[in-house]
Amino acid sequence: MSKKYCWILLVTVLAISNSTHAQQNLIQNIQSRKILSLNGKWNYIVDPYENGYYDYRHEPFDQSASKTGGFYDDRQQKEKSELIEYDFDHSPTINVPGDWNSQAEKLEFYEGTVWLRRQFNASPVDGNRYYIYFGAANYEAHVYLNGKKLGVHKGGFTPLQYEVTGKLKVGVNSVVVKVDNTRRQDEIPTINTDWWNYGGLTRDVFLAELPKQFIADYQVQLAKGNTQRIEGFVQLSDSVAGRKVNISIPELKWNLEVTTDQFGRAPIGSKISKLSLWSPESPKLYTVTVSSNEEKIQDKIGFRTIETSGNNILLNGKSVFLRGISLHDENPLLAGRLRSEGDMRMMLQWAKDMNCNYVRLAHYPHNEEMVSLADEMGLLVWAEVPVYWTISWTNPGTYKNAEQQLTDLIVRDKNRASVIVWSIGNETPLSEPRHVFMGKLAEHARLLDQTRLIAAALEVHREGKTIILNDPLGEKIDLVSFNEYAGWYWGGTPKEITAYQFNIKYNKPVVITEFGGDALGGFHADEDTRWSEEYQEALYKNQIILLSKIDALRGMTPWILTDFRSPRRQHPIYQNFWNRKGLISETGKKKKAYYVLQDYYKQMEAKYK
Ligand code: GCB
Repeated sequence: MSKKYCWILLVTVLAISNSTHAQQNLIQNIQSRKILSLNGKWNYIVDPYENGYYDYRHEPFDQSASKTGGFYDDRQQKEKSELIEYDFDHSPTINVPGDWNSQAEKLEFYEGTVWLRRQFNASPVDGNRYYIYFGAANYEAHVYLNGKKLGVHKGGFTPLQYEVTGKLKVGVNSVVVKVDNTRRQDEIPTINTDWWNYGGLTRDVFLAELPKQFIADYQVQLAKGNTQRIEGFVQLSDSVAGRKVNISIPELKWNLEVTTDQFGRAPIGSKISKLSLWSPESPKLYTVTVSSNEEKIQDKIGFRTIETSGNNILLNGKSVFLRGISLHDENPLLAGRLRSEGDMRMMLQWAKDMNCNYVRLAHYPHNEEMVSLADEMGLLVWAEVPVYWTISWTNPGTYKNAEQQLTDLIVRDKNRASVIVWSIGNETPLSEPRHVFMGKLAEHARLLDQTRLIAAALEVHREGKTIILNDPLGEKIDLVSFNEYAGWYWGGTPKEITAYQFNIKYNKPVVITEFGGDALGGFHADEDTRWSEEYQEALYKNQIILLSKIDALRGMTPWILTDFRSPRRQHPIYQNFWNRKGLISETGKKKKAYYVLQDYYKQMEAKYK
């Protein structure tokens, strides 16, 4: 596809996705503007019958201007005879960011609607623009400011932002969010997953102040396979032609002036030399400034290339082995989603201590701060959308939702050097409708980003002692990645699995997305005893022998760094609602298998030096 055609198509795609979605495309690096944090204590009301949303005829209050009763009005009793059946001021509080399940015992298993309210003072300046931003709300969020609806957002792991220019009051404002984490068949993810369905406002919330015409988006990255050329664009908030925009890297005395076209967009394409390339061994980040007439913003950006060539993955032109581990966005030590930089650093440091150069942030977009930390700490990243297991493949709304979540992920993280793979899903069962759905997602990802690898965690099947990978989706993606549970779900005990062979249809780098087995930390027995650390240790040793039979093996992310909570895991002695496949236990103790992987990665590090 020619670059020009690609660009016109991209503008059209973004415009269409914009019009079908209540929020605009995400503003790039909005954190670096002037912001007022809305984190902290929010009052909340648990509303299983959605009493604050529907009247007694089950009609939404917010569909008719004459209806009162919606909790978003945040009313206080003024007359003593007045009937109001809710009261945020006297309702309990919850920490934001933070899921509700881990903050109130009675909400541990709760799935449904919770209303959250925060009051804040504002003094809006005429001529400036204001956006309210939520890092994530799981799953469906209806957002109101001072009783007026701003919009609805679906998807629990990507940011939401709404323009509130002209809607802010001088003085006290009230923001109310109805968050509903009910699982539904047609959503992304669907009804069935293997993780805790943490509801709530799980990431940062803030109000951002921007100039009238602001820098809406930018991409500053190396061109595919070229370590001496920067490509990308700067997009202004308005479609104005002829505006000058400057991009500079002061440390390199590199400076570029570009001009916007009729879409308010200025393409970037320029030679660069003397760059120290980003890599896990040397995660060099440069301060990059992007400035227009009205604004100057800064980002920290690393520069590297990533490609495949035959069976190899080339990072900055050199073959790499991805020494990885999978992770959930969950803190094993302190219930709930990762809430602070400290939590995130702890997880990534555990991976680094195991000699990892790579993490799989499964099975949904993790916090953007996590990705920035990976940039800083030198870990390559596989980023994923929650197209997980059995999605409603034929529902057009479901597809649109998946595509929007993928768009938001790519728009959000496209300047992060650590991210080398966009994953479009996990263990999706073969069928024609699924193939159409996943094929479209793969094409969409490639249209949005031609510089990274596109992948998915596929499934294998077996004939006798042969493990076969021939999923037709393999044609459309760059890596052969699959989950393979020999020694746990099939294939006998760990010592029996080395009898298997592989038959892989594609001549591409193989990066195993999952293998593993449960071990209860501290439970010791012989290596044939399920749930023991010795069983898991033997499984890792033999998996490494088995996988080493694949010539094209270029990496792996075993399942998983730490034990994590899951309602599907019910054994009363060994699980208690924990998936025990972690190499680190719920108390932070390393299990025996941790050291097996650590050792293997040390060898692979030496081999690929
Ligand atoms: C898988 C899934 C992962 C599960 C894991 C397991 O294949 O991708 O989400 O948690 O297996 O433990 O069964």
